[in-house]
Amino acid sequence: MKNIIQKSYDAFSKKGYILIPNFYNYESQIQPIQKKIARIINLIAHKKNIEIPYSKSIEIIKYGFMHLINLDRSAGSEVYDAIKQIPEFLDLISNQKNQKIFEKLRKNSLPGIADGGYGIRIDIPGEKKFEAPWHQEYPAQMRSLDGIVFWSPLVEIEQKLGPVEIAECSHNDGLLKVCSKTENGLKNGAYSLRINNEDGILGKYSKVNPLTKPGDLILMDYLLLHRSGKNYLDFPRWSMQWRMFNFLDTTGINIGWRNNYDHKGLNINQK
Ligand SMILES: O=C(O)CCC(=O)C(=O)O
Ligand SMILES: [Fe+2]
Repeated sequence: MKNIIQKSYDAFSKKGYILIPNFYNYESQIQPIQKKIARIINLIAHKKNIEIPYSKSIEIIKYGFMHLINLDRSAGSEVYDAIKQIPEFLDLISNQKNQKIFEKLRKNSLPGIADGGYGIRIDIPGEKKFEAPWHQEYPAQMRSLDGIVFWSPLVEIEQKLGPVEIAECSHNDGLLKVCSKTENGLKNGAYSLRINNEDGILGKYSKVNPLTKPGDLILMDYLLLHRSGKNYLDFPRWSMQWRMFNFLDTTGINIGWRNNYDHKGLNINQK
């Protein structure tokens, strides 16, 4: 019988993603991040003379945050920028387990963490501006063609909260051509990249949207097509993501493991 690691490797190679339940310890690795986020929400609310009528961290994250942004939307952006600097979040990203799983899925690799390629999404119900359309990660993040997205929720992601949508096996098509569409200036940066012949390509694959809870981890191949789910509930869809790449990948070596946003002139359609 195959062991779990071999099964994960096979599933990841075939489908382009895997979900690992309870990869992180909720009490020691996830809850400390939730608690710090709640403290930062309170700090920003206090600065704005807004009182958050909740006391538990999870309530502050879910409903206190909504209360805050309903009174002052700019406070939400301040929270977003601040929380990616929480040491417990950076600790999670740098955890040895991440490197080990990368090395298991990408044999003979030398993993790196994409600088600036990490953050905590706060998908607010009804807001479309930061929704990611169907995309492969490489043109958005670069560093190396051989990379993996790490995606882990901070709240339970039920169907109506909009689990990340995945086109199973789509990584097998290789790197797809993209163009930049600004859609009346609504979307910019990586959010404006659209796959050429998106409908035709997506029609070939079945879609899945895995349900997850805090502590779970979804890993996605850099060439897998995926997009944001839609949040139909009354609190934000909180989720963490970061990217790891392979220093040994030839494409990465050729581009100096850079990305096209910080280093203009790199061609996102070129390997
Ligand atoms: O969960 C989402 O909204 C999209 C996430 C995504 O595209 C990513 O983590 O690379
Ligand atoms: Fe992505």
